[in-house]
Amino acid sequence: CSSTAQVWEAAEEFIRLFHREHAGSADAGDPRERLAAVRAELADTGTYRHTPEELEHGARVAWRNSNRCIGRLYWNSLRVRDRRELTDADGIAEECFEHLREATNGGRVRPTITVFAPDTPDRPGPVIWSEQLVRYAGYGDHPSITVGDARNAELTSALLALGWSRGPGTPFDLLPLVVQGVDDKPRWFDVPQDAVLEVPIEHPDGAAGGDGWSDWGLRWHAVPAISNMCLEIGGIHYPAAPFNGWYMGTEIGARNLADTDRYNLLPAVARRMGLDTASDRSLWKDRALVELNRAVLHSFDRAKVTIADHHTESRRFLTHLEKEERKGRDVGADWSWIVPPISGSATPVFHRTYEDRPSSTAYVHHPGAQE
Ligand code: HEM
Ligand code: NRG
Repeated sequence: CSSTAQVWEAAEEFIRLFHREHAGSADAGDPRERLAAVRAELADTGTYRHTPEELEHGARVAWRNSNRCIGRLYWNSLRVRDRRELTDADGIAEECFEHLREATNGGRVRPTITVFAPDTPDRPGPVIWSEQLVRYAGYGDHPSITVGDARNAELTSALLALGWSRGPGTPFDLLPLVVQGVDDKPRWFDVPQDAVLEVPIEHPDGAAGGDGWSDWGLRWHAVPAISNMCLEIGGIHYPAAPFNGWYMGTEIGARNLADTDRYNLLPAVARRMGLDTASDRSLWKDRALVELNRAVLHSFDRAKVTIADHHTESRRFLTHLEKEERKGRDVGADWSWIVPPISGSATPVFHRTYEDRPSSTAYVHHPGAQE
């Protein structure tokens, strides 16, 4: 909870930025009038309401300020769905599913955010407990014996405790979405099949066993939509504000399917490739990683679903840095998140340093949430 003085400080900074960046447009000019109105509303109610234009720009600037994100070149074209009137779990779940449909767009993924009701001085806003709108179940507590995605084992247990009667038990069972509306307990909602596009993962030349892995049943969802971060704009907190862009292949091929505490597929890939897994020096893990990542990119391309490779996205990020510099804006970044998890030194983002500076308009993790 922030005091009115803290909200005012952040509000003033944001309103000035909004007016500076919209100078010359019909939306904004001299900020004095708007600042006086915000000040009065704050004194009166302890909070203030963003105009639709402020909300749109704030959500975009928060993306621009995301130090961990390599995908920021297109920050100014984020689609913003203003659903601030919604506080109840049913309405929010319904709009999350519509978000998925619009963002998926038949495979031509569109960066999109849906903003639900903010926190107010009288009550916290709604919260989405699911880390992303689309998650696969993880049955079992220990990564090595879990069926599915061990990252979601806790969410899966919570859902079972809420009365969800588990999925069919495949490694890729879709989990319901968990939403807690204002003045309500958490509730779960099955994600409609038509809202989720999934891509079967196959290898382009069957390097691993000649079968292209199609018998394996690997898949991943098309759209990464983070739903458990709080959007903070000018001192106002929007705890439920799911957003998405498109995937970078390494997120799936080098982490989700490969990490030992996720799907842990490198040993199985290496066996299919006939590699010597007894010795680290055969570089079997490295070779398996490359083929898994080729398979991910190939499969998304074949399914005509937007995906970036890490070389292209790294170059775009450097273009972003140049563009922002020309505008006179400093870009913060966190090297350890920006550099891709494979072939880091073969990408240009590796060969420089960044400043990891905080911003007051940003996406932030809820206290206690998984990072
Ligand atoms: C993190 C890529 C769009 C906000 C990341 C990461 C990647 C990435 C690779 C690191 C993820 C990880 O290691 O787990 C992209 C690409 C996009 C995109 C390719 C395509 C357009 C967006 C959008 C937003 C956003 C639209 C917000 C409006 C963030 C944030 C993080 C992040 C807040 C840090 C997440 C955390 O702390 O867990 N992005 N991103 N990104 N991105 Fe983006
Ligand atoms: N690594 C996570 C997703 C994190 C955000 N990545 C994006 N965001 N591409 C995963 O699901 O693999 N985005 O908004 O596009």
